[in-house]
Amino acid sequence: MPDSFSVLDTHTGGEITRIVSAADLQLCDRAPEHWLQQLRGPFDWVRTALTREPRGTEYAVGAVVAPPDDVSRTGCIVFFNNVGYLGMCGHGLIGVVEALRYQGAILPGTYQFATPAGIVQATLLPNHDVRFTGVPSRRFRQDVSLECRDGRRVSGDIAYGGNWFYLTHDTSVHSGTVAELMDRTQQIRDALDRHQIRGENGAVIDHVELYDSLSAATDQHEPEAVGCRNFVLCPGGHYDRSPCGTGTSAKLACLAADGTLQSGVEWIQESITGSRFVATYEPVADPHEGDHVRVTIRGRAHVIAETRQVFDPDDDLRFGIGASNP
Ligand code: PYC
Repeated sequence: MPDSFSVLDTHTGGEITRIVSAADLQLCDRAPEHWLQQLRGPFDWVRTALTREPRGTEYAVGAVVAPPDDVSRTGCIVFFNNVGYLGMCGHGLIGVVEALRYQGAILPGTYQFATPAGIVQATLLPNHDVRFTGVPSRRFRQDVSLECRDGRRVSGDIAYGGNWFYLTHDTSVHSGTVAELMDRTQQIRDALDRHQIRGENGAVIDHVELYDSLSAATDQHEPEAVGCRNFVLCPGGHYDRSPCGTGTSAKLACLAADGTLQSGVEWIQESITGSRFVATYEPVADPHEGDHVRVTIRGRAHVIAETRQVFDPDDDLRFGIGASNP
């Protein structure tokens, strides 16, 4: 176990990604499934240390990263949060690409990254925007109604965009306080669990997305903007400050299934923080994977800190409050 390692923090539309080099952890091969075994086992302390107090914060997503190699231009990323490991993370991918650019590890161009949810492609543009195409995304069920603890009935879709989402229309994304939106989404999350409503193959639906049309909030400066404002509850009980990349993919899968957005047409996904992603989709008919869409998202991240994290063996809280020792 290293007694210290470097961390680069970025934010994408307000959502932090804390980036750790796989080489610093001596994770040498480039297969996310092997990393997952190690990270869920003897290396889980990296996750708990970076996402719990006193050194971490529960609303950060972390990423263990091997940069693309020169020959295949393919890297490897495993994303994590305060409760476990993510299949994919869109804001995190944009953050990783910006971090690699900042470190001089990549130049503008197109790269692939292996993630637990599959291979994703990311392009670093000359102006430092990042455009990525996520994993196959699809709507799984439509109009699933739920009764919340406060008696409210909601109806929504279940969709996959690299993580599992329950998406429901809710105008309070324009006017609600964060506390109100947290309560609404947490009640939906509880109802999904209470009614044992799952994604494909019993997958837990651990993200809840409220949305309303962008036009309800936009003014005369951008009368043509097509898109929505969203609020996404993440698995560990915080909300995504960014517009959520995998949530954007899930949303476009639903729009494609409804026929309300044509392929190739730009869609703006806006977080309640005001940050935005621009997305398009292409339909794919695949006899093996089934019909799905491939969503391409453009966004921007910024490096905000470079730190060296020190693990003093005399510090009982070095792996985070409540974390067990490895
Ligand atoms: O951007 O996909 C995303 C994401 C998932 C959880 C937090 N952000």
